[in-house]
Amino acid sequence: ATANIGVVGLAVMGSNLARNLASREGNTVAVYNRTWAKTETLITEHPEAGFVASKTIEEFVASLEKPRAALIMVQAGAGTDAVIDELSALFEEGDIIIDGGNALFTDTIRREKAAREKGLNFVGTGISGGEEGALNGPSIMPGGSAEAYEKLGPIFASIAAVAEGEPCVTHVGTDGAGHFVKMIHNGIEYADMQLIAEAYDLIRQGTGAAPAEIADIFAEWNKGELESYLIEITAEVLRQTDAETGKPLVDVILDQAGSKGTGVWTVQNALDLGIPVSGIAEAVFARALSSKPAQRAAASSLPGPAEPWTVDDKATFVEDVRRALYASKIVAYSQGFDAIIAGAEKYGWDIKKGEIAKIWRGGCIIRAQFLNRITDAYNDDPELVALLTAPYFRAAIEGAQESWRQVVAHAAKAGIPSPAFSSSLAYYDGIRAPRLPAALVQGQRDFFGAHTYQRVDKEGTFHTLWSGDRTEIESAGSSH
Ligand code: NBP
Repeated sequence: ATANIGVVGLAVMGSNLARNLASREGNTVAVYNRTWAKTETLITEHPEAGFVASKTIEEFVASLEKPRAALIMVQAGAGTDAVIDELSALFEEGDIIIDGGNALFTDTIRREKAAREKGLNFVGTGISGGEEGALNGPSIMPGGSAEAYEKLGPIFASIAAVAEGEPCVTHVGTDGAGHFVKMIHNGIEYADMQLIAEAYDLIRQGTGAAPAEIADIFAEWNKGELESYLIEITAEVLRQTDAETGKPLVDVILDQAGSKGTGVWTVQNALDLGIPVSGIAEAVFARALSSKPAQRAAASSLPGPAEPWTVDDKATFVEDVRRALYASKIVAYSQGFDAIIAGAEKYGWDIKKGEIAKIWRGGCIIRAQFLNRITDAYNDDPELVALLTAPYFRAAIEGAQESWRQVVAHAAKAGIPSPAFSSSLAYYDGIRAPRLPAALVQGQRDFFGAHTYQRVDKEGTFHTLWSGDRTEIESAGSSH
């Protein structure tokens, strides 16, 4: 046995993580892939890494020092289960199986339990940053036991991205906590991308600016409070010219956005948890809407607004859009953290919200300066009930809300779809409203289903005899 860590699955993510691990002082990395060709390519192209390569899983396991630690980077789902089964049959008590794929956190909870019953450690970990992050430093979100993290923490820290001198890794919580937080990260990423796309669309349609000019606007925004990887790459994409046609690349890319499922998982789980992640949900639905060519073609002749829309003061409008983007982004993150709080409560995880914001500052897709403000907010008040009520965010929204309203109103009048902007504003107005029409909904529910209601002026549960004399009775399900 010669390797202190192994990697199973040498596609894009696995091979880059293996190279990242091998480049760190003190690591010897064992590698294995179901199909030998991938292993052969990796060791041939990267002799400097000093990989210990195996053709069989048995050889691979034998090449690992005890307690063994193997990082699985294969296709999530059945592939992961197959590799876990193979490793579990050969691993011994105290060995650690790490799943760095995009597993659904409930699968991770199940796998951790099964491994624990066999005396093995199972660490499901979120890894964000794509190919580049895997090679040069991802954001790492490990779950699993505290004991396993003792061994893995230093290894993870050595390969993670570094933000303001700190490695982007923290022990998120037990069993599926890491994959849960990675799922929410991806959900927030969906919302962030959709908001940026809506900002681009509004500016383009509102001012007639060309993509390259809008690239300059985004590059400028990237110097301020919106500074983030996604704003930065948006400028790059908008500046790109298609070599074949000479047109802006964004104009020749088919406007149907796909998704790999983690955004959908975020929304599905938020629905189960009863948490309104409307910004994320609208982003997922916007991609779904875009990918319905038959329906879009059929609907394309439906009428839009009668009056053409023009923006009088372009500079003011662009600044309004910037503020609307920032306010909507605060809502999306606030909702994402609400889901983390609810998930932690339901699954029994002790998740430090401020630490999560910290490890997202580097390596991952949503890395942004703004995350420091989230860490500050949770450090100042760990029990903060809603992120958007923290003093910094409250002030930011206060400064942005008039612009936000203008932009959403403009978009509605002009017939420009801005589902994430407008749903974020609706969420903001809903959550801050002293009184909601939910009272009427309760009345309706009581009318057709005798679902009962509570009153603002006294304790108890009540029902109106709608099909009788319409007097109110105190319900048997009374809370007295
Ligand atoms: P893929 O998700 O494309 O998976 C390909 C790998 O899975 C190959 O090594 C393949 O082996 C192996 N594999 C499969 Br498929 N079925 C297997 C089985 N039954 N037994 C053993 N191995 C099996 O690779 P990837 O894009 O590198 O992603 C790896 C993981 O990382 C995924 O869970 C992904 O969701 C996650 N992730 C990806 C990114 C990203 O940006 N791509 C970012 C973060 C996380 P073979 O060579 O023999 O076919």
